[in-house]
Amino acid sequence: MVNKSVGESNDRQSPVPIDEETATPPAQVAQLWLSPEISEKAKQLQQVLERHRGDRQLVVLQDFPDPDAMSCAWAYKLIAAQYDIECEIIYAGALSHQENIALVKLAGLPVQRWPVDIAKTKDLSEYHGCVLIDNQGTTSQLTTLVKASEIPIVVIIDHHSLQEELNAEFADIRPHIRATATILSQYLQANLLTLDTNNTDHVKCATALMHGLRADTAQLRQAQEEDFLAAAFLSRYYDPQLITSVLQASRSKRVMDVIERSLKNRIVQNSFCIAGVGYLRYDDRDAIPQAADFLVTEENVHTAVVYGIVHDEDEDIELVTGSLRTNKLTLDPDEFLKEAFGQDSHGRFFGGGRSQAGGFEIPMGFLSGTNESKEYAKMKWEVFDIQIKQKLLKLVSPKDDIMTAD
Ligand SMILES: [Mn+2]
Repeated sequence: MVNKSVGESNDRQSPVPIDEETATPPAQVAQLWLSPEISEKAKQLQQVLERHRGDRQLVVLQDFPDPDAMSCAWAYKLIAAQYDIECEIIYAGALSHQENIALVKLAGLPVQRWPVDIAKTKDLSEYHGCVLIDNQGTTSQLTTLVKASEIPIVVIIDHHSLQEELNAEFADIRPHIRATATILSQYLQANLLTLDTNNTDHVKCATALMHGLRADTAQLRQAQEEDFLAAAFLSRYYDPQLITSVLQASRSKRVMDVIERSLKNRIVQNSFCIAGVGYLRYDDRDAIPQAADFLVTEENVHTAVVYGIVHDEDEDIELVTGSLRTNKLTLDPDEFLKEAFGQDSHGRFFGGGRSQAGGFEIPMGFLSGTNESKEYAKMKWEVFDIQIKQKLLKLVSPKDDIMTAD
């Protein structure tokens, strides 16, 4: 046990300027606990990286990457760079949430968008290995391409429940951990990369990890011991000001308008709040989950579902997309959405989820695109609006049969 004096432990928070010469370097303030199993796991990863020295790797993220995924991919890239491994961090979908865009911009997070059409034109044989972080390949459209080009999966680091067995050279999948950022922070703590507060990349990456960890644990409310320990470790290197800037990223006017429409259009039935918001642009897609996040905060509401028609002007594609948020612990969003909307002719479900959140996408088929007149667009929206409400209300209040006037 290190016996610290009171003065010492207060040093870091003291408003009195610290004497540079005598100040204790942050990393030595106290040794944070790390289990032998985790140290062993870190050592294994080190050996794998050593074996792949000089390789080029693709780090594949889910289509709509979140802060947990992006920060962890960056930490991995920095660790791997010490072994002359060059990593490309890629995702196929879009960054839509203003906080995620702010994080990428402000921290200079090195992620690249590779839509499937573009990815198809790349020579993937240049890459020696694929790395999956915060996913197991099931949430990325790029997985099929990677598999087809026979790039071996070298590393998987994730906290979702185990999906199909992927035979990676190194796998660390721990579903009881609340954020992948906790796992990467443990690797950093095990010295896979020695963080240095004078290195801006290190500070920004630690900040991104802290943001990712907080985002995946509802601002630490759902964090458990290991997550808190990881946050304590990161607290020595991160930049609180940068996190504040990311969190203050303002919503665009269009996003505010969507939230306004969701408020106006909402109906509340048996503590379910349901709101259709009409048309919105592809870039504003994330306004839907944000509106759901907001509606679920209303008194006597435990679950909110918000949906709209997302319009991609370049491609002239339309898609019904929706989000569910719930505070009701006994409601399984995955089950609920699968039951409400069923599946398409190929057996693919229109929606699914994880704990407390879910989403759905319904292709509009023949009715998609080109709205000649306002009248027509309005009519089309009304049809989808009524259809979705019917399906949801059937589950919400099965006996009332409110909308089903058949
Ligand atoms: Mn995650």
